[in-house]
Amino acid sequence: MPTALVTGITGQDGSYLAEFLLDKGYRVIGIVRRSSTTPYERIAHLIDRVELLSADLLDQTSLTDVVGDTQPDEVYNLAAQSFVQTSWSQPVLTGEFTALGVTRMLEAVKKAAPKARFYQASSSEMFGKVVESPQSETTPFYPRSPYGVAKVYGHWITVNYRESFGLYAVSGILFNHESPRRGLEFVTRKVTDAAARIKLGLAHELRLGNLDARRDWGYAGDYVDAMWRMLQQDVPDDYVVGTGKTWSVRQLCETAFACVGLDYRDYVVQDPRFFRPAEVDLLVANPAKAARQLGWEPKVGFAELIEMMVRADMDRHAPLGRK
Ligand code: NDP
Ligand code: GDR
Repeated sequence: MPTALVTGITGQDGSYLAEFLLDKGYRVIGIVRRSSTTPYERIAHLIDRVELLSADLLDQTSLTDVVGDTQPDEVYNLAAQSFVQTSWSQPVLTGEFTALGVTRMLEAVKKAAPKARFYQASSSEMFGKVVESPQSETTPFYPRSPYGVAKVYGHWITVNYRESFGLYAVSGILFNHESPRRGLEFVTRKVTDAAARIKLGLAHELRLGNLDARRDWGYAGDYVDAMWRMLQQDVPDDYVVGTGKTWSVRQLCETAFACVGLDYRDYVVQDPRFFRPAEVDLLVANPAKAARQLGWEPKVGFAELIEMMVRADMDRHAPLGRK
């Protein structure tokens, strides 16, 4: 039975990846950071099937000990401060978690389990103010937020440890991926949750920032499969993962509100609080290499994804809403 070690197991991707690996027969070990509460909401249904160990991306000793003690075959580094907006108000913390945290994980692997295969959760935010469209593995980076800058560091330190020390280390450059388990502050979930609450009479408006930003949105359940495939190749390499299609925040609103029979224009209000100091206007992936070499392609399309999220939010809020 192969062993996988997952940082960020309590996050959106960690929960889907844990399910995916358990289904494949892996022993799954998750790293969790110490907290005064234990709200493992996304993995509550898996809690008897995964092992959770305490460590923190800020603490080298804890990481090296967990890697040494568990001797994983595969390490998935998903933990990060992952919200772009927060990276402007907490830029140093974002750098510590999202940039230097990667070096700490790589050091832990190099010292304690150098044969382990390492996956780094890189991001389309590295392309930022895009210099070409669609974006592929060869597109130059131009990050537009402290988060994006930190992810560029994480990407290159992963490449560097592969080239310097011969680690099997890969960087997956994933475009936005969503699900009913997406954090409520990210725009897709903010919109689907609001559409459900408005429909049920629990809210009357939705305040958003830039409605013209465009993203390549896919389904998180599909994307964890791509992560795993990257670690099964003979030669470690980096891959772009996305759908190749792009949608505006406005189209997202239209689609989500239509799912509950409403017109978003009656409820959405633009609010300067949600505009960003520097915006990423357009992202769209060229996932040809992942299709060719990994045999990966997305299964869930945009409309199906948004409907899945709206339905889940309707079910969650229904007990509190008007009959
Ligand atoms: P989430 O924000 O849902 O999850 C982040 C995870 O990181 C949580 O489990 C969190 O733990 C953990 N974490 C944060 N800080 C630390 C720390 N100091 N020590 C240990 N654990 C920590 O993110 P996603 O699941 O959406 O994303 C997973 C990864 O993929 C992230 O690195 C993200 O930047 C990257 N990414 C995501 C994309 C997306 O569209 N979702 C696209 C491209 C990249 P806790 O529960 O304690 O907060
Ligand atoms: P992003 O996701 O920044 O792409 O990062 P997010 O959903 O936060 O924003 C997407 C776009 O929507 C615009 N927007 C708003 N965004 C939020 N959150 N709230 C609003 O009210 C709002 N109004 C408009 C934003 O300006 C932006 O253009 C996500 C994260 O998961 C990262 O960790 C990951 O690396 C990238 O996706 C790929």
